Amino acid sequence: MSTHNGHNGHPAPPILLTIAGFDPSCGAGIAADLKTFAAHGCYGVAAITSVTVQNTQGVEAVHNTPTAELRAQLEALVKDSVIDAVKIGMLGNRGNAVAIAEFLDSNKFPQVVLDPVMKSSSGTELLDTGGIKFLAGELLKRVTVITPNIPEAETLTGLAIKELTDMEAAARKLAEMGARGVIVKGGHREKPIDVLFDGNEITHLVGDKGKEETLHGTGCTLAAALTAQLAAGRSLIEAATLAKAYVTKAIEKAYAIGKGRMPLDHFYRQKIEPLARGTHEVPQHGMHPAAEPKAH
Ligand code: PXL
Repeated sequence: MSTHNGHNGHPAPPILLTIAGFDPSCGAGIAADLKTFAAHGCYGVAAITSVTVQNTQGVEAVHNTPTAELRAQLEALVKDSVIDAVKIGMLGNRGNAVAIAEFLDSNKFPQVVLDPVMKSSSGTELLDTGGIKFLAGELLKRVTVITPNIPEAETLTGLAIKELTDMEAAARKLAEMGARGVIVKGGHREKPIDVLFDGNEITHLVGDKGKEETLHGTGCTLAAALTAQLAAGRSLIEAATLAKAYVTKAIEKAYAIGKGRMPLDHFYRQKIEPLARGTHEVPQHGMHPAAEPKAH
């Protein structure tokens, strides 16, 4: 293997690209995606569609990336790295959505997950009307799977969703509109069942009731985990099942970092006990534990 120019021969894990917005409280958007990718052993790269001003209590402002700059970010990444899968989240506006469709057309990525983010958990609009129309008419034809929640599925299909059968009808309609795979997320319902349609059959993914209204970034995290599982070569149903299991656990372990909604604990698998404050571990022989000889 080549060892020139910054190559040491170690193979890279799957490289996943997130195209999404930045949330400074890091519960949702790009930061949630990168944490999720890392928790799945993948390397994440990111192109920013929008810089939001927000904390755990809500969105104060939204500054969308000029489309030419978004295009330049995407081009810089793709001319350098082989990207195994793409996750698309907040787009901001139609211009950014169009740039992403063109980017998908000129680079045939094996897996593309589209989370059609329209509003923040606290209700701020994160995609303009032209962007929603373009997503419904064009962007969803270019993706492996689209992961709307119920309000997003209603907006995209024009159907009213009350019952499980309405979720199934919306999933089938989104497939007719051009999405290869669909997951309609039922997290907002009393019994949170996600409806998956792979173009052939409907599958129900049953979960526990997470307190959605107290959390932030559940949708981003599910779509990012799904992207990692698809990049690992799993089928849509298998990837979706594992992604849901991951999100469920990350929700269960969530902790508050501010006065508002909780981010998920993306690294619940990697917990190490911190030392009690004020204690100092004195390494034997004055050596750092990591440098100690194995022999004792
Ligand atoms: O949860 C949807 C979402 C996605 N992306 C960004 C966000 C939010 C919600 O606030 O800020 C950047």
